[in-house]
Amino acid sequence: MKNQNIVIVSIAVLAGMLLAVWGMFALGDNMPRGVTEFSQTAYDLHMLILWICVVIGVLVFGAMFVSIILHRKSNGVEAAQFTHSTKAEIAWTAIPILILILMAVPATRALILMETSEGAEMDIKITGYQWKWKYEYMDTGVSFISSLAQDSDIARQLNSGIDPTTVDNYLLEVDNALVVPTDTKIRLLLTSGDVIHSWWVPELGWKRDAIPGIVNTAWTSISEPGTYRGQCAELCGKDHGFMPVVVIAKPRAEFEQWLAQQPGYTGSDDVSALAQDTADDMTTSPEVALAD
Ligand SMILES: [Cu+2]
Repeated sequence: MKNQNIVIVSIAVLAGMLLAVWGMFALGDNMPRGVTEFSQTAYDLHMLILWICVVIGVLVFGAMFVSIILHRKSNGVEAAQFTHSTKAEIAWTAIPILILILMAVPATRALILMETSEGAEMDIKITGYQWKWKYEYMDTGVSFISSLAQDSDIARQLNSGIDPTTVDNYLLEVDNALVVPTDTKIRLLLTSGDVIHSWWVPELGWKRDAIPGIVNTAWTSISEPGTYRGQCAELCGKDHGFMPVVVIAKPRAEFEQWLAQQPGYTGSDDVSALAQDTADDMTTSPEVALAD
């Protein structure tokens, strides 16, 4: 009878845990794998930590429920009378420390990967404004403002009479998207012209604050051509919800063609020529980027 109880309780606990995890995935409530090396790293790290947590959860809650149900007083079980155990204290201190160290190794690796923007082939400066983004392709003369697309903007007005579900990419479309080349390491220099904003495209795997007076650095290298959407992720005023980010990644040749057609274009049409400028910029202080 006792063995049967243990089996029933264990199966019930395990089923509950699996149901919770399965439910989470079934709802699609997971982060995207994304389209960059870093987003893949972040996804793998997230899944690794999740499964470590699931195993710990199953063990801890399993032990707890088994103890509560099988060792209950009404079952005739006598409580143990000891009040101190050095062995147990060492174990419950050492094991979590080891687990934390194990988790810190891949997490630190991911952070270092995220921060290493050296070797970037081009620079794009991103400035947040209430409530739009400005993109500058450094050393090419190309820059433009990216604002909420008109159909979303009209539909969002109070009493517009337009059903937002009928608007394509409602609140996630802009007039001028940030166009970038694929398979190119791009350094993004983020700052703000007014309050703190945060530039976020989930498929790239990171978000970075755009802070007035400070230049934050991030980088990306997109492997798949496509359109990637995001939003401002820092509450920045009344229209915070209406300054989306749209990134269009094109093969390098197409990108170079697009760049050369932009108004104000002065630079070389060869992206690799920008690499040298970028390397030169590395020797100057970040404030230079803000000087203009
Ligand atoms: Cu904002």
